[in-house]
Amino acid sequence: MFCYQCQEAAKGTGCTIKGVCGKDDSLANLQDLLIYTLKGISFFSTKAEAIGKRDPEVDDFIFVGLFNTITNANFDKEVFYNQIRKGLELRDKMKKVCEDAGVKLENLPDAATFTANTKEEMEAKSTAKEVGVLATENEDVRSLRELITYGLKGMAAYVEHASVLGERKEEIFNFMQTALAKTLDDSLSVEDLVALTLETGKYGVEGMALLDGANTTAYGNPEITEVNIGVGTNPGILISGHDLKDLEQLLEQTEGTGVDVYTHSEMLPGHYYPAFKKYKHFVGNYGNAWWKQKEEFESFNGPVLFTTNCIVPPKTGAKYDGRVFTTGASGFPGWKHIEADENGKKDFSEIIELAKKCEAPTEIETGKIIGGFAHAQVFALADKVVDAVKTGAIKRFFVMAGCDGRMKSREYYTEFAEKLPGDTVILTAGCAKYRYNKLKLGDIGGIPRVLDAGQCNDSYSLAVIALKLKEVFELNDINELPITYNIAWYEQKAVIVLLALLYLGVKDIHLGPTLPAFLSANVAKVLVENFGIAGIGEVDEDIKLFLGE
Ligand code: SF4
Ligand code: SF3
Repeated sequence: MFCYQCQEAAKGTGCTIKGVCGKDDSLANLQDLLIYTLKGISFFSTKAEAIGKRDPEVDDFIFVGLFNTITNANFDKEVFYNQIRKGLELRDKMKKVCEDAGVKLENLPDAATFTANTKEEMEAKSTAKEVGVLATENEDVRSLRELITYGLKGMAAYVEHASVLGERKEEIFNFMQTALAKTLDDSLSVEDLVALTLETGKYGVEGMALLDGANTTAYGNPEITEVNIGVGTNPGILISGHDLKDLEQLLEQTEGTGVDVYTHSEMLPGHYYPAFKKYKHFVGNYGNAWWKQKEEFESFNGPVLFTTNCIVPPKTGAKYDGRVFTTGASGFPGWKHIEADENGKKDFSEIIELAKKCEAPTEIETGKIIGGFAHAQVFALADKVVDAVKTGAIKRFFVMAGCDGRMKSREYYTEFAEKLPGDTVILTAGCAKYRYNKLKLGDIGGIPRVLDAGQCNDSYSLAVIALKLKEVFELNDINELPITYNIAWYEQKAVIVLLALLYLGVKDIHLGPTLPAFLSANVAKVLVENFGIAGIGEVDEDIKLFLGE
């Protein structure tokens, strides 16, 4: 195996024996083979699309397959055998569509022609040199191909969530397939791939806008909300991940059963949506970011439902092991996976019945956290915010969106938030917020100093807010605003958020706690020279630098 797609890549260069995330060698290789298969499908589907013969089945298969391979989403090898098998059938179907239409097919790459019918053949092929990341020998081309592929994985997650809510956009699907096919094309230069990287950011913005529209149309605009972090006396179900449709179905099905619902990690922003406020048994948020799940699932005492990443493989004998369920793109061997029926309905009755037999959660903290500052809510407060900037009550905003993770070096973000002067405001989204959302940072004239827009995809809201401020202050360039971007990344959704910000013209983004292992020296140089991308340093010096002192 060779994997360097996330921030925790071993030694900051790549996992080669076993993933720090818990993914083993053969699972990593199968995930690579699935991506390779998706590229093969895209080779034909883009040609079919060019002659007006697109197939929505391909769109779904591509975004689900990409999503399956995101860090910490799916550890179940059976899922990958099945996906590869189905993918090869779909690839050959698309090939036939092209042949029947008389499309000239020449110079077929191996991804478009290989066969693997049995699990053994898939495993053998998955270790072949041409399949994995290292198949591309030129380090810069490899770096850009992977940067694009990881951006597509993040984009795939967002369009999948939008799609379950009935919002789809063919242009985005076409781009995803075109970009995948281009990663097979040896005739593209480094310059071409840099352009394709920026185009990925463009479609990242579209994907996030699509999901924003889907979520807010279905559930209303997030609004200021105090979320309870204590517990009640009923047994509960803990729901994690990003899929709001799953949350909706779980709330509907648990109503009146005597079982409460709590959010974990990235599902916290579910509380901000008006549509879910009517559920009295939607009690609060339990715990912190994904990487604390081993302790928190134990003390929660009830069943857990994963709707997406981030899963941490449990220790052998973990008490909660028998009460975790997965759905959607997530999966783990031995944990029951709940599928949707043809109408998208999911039956959570088994989880509810199990919850009834469990004890209520053990309280690990009490109090409230505040959030719900997505674009509509911030616009509603715009006068107040603009006044505070004009009077100097707010000197600077810090966008600290992104992910959380295990590394000790992430304590930087807590310290950074604590040490920021009282006339600054943090704009956040994603699970990065757990590093500082329980600190008592106060408010500025009633505006909380940490404004949480929501999930990582709601970073879109932060961009919309920045563009609005640019308009209000009549500036020519988004970079003239008093906003500093100090972003924490972990997995590939943060990659698409970063590419989206670059596409929107945001400069001087600081990225930490470490720069991606998949950036070659030359690609990093392009990002530094053209976009001012930088890492992080020591808290005190960084704050001085950002405040221009
Ligand atoms: Fe390593 Fe991250 Fe890849 Fe897991 S996803 S194998 S931790 S680089
Ligand atoms: Fe978090 Fe996994 Fe990235 Fe959605 S849940 S931000 S890490």
